[in-house]
Amino acid sequence: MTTLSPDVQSQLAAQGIELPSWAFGNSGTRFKVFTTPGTPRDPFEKIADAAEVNRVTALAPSVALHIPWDKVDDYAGLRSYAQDLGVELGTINSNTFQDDDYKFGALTHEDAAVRRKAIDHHLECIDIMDATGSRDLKIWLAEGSNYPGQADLRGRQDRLHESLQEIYARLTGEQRLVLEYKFFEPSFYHTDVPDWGTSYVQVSALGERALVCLDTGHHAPGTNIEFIVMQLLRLGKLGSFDFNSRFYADDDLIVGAADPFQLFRILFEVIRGGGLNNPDVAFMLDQCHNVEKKIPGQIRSVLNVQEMTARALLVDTDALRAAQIAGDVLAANAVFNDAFYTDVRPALAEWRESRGLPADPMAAFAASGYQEKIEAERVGGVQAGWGA
Ligand code: LRH
Ligand code: MN
Ligand code: MN
Repeated sequence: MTTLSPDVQSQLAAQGIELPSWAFGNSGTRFKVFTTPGTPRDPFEKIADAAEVNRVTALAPSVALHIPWDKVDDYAGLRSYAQDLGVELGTINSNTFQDDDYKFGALTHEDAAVRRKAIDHHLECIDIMDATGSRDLKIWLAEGSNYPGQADLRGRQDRLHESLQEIYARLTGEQRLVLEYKFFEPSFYHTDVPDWGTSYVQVSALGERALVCLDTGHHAPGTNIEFIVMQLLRLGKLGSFDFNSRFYADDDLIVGAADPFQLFRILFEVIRGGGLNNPDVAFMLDQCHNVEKKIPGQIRSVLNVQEMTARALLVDTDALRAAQIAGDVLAANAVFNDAFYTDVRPALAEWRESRGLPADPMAAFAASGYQEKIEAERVGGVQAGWGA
């Protein structure tokens, strides 16, 4: 059995992955949302479910909120509720994609009144951050156009800069702004923040506490995502990850499910660039569980990240460098792949047990009775969904 060195163990022990509150709500496609029994009815129940993931894995110490989906009257109360369950409230995600006023843009809109409304929403999100103790404001913008000629591409970049400047100016202390890019959807011709370069240009114009968020599902097929990870780390501008996996578009499937090798390659560059367990780089999931159970789906996800981190930590970097310097292409590739093909699951199970955690968190959750309990208890009321 592969053994995990004390150094690898301590790096794994320090790992924390933030869960998205919306992963616990019902979600689906534009064709159908399948509801599941036991789905949370409010933000408190989402946090209770997230805390279960952390309880069996010790890998998920915080939960991201999406506003207004997770709007409550008392954010300080939500924070202490989370803390009582052993988790913190994390990133606050703004939402300017479900309001009729934003049909033709929000922060980029031609109409100053619409921009004002969108900026005010972000200022409200920062008020919430003050109450929840959250560090990061994550902005993903659904803005763009469908037809050539529809929009003034240049003017929209200028307005985006002005709007972001006003939001950025409201941040205090350790608070940060992370700007997420996505190459298409819901717009199909142009998107105002389509790629890491645009996000980088916009955040660089704001200041040090503005960074890029990389969602692994937001690139054209075939994009070398680990190269982007390397470059952003090199520039000191990788603020956070939204992890998920995809076969076709922004599928939001379980991270590591579609392409474990890609996850391994990304984590290798994270480690190489000093991004692992670096507080400046937030690890988050951004996923939806359309057909599988949500809590086990999240447990599987954080375990996948842990497993690929362990494998990436096993790369013999001395041997790799020697082969690279010698120009030994196949030896370098073999060193890299040796780590990827190493089955670390038995070693991870043993290591978890040595820390008082379940060797098999999936089985431990299934045996806990929690799923049956919420299915029995959470009847009536409106189940939370992606967008509620
Ligand atoms: C956009 C996105 C963004 C949103 C989330 C629900 O596709 O990745 O992060 O906030 O989905
Ligand atoms: Mn995302
Ligand atoms: Mn997405």
